[in-house]
Amino acid sequence: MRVRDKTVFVTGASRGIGAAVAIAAAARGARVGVIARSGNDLDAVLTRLEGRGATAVADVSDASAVSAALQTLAGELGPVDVLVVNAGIGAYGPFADIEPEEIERLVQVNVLGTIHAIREVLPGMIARRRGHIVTIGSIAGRIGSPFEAVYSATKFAGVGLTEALAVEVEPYGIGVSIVNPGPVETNFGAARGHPYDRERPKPVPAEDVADAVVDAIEKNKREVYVPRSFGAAVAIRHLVPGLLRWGTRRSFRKELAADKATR
Ligand code: NJP
Repeated sequence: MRVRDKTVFVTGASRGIGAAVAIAAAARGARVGVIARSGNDLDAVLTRLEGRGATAVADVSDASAVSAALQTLAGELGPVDVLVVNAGIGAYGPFADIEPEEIERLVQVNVLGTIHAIREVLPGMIARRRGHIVTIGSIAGRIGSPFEAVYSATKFAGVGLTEALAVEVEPYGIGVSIVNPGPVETNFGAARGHPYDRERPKPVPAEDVADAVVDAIEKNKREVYVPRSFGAAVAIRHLVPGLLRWGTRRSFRKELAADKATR
């Protein structure tokens, strides 16, 4: 499905990857609806949508708020052709120290927020016999990421969700993609209270992820990694899991030692 002249709704589009996706889709001729909690930031993104956009404020963990926001956007721009479910939060630190409230918030935003948004748009897409859904996953949703265990779990959930859904909705002409980035130059690290501080892998610009999202929609790609080299690491995980565990232990040896020194 080409995005030109289509309606594309993006959650978590007040900044970062979501804003970049919205801007990229608008630049290719889409009408773009953007959702997030920060109305002022959404208004700033709206000015970059080539005059073909609309905003709606919602917390994606609130099913009725997401439903109302998606309906508002459909009222302004027309029925949704493409939903990009991007809103997400991280959490960094040893699993032994994470508080129940933070666990629940991660699941509410990353898992339930994704499911609520898709559930809201899917019946209409099925009735219209067209549509495309993209979720923004993570390499941490394919390879368990130490010190991000709960975040990883929420992103692994997205893999199962999209894998199952893709087969269910294909008969209705609906595509499903998951785009799995590695580190990206956004506020994600700051928002979780732990900026990305590893030398490798190097963060990529949010625009690279946005281009991958548009490409996944237009070429109906099931799963995409940004950068693509992460795909090879995932293949190793499945083919030689022991090697992957060894490599991950080695890569996190400083963090593992620092954690052990505190207990
Ligand atoms: O993060 P950030 P990214 N309800 O913090 C919104 C994944 N990812 O763009 O509500 C509604 O700059 C928030 O808006 P606001 C990651 O897991 C990233 O990097 O106004 N919206 C903002 O627009 C996530 O799924 C990296 O605060 C909510 C946006 O989400 C996606 O990429 C690596 C919300 C977050 O912008 C976008 O993250 C990776 C809520 N409850 C996967 N909570 C990376 N950056 O390194 C947040 O593998 N938002």
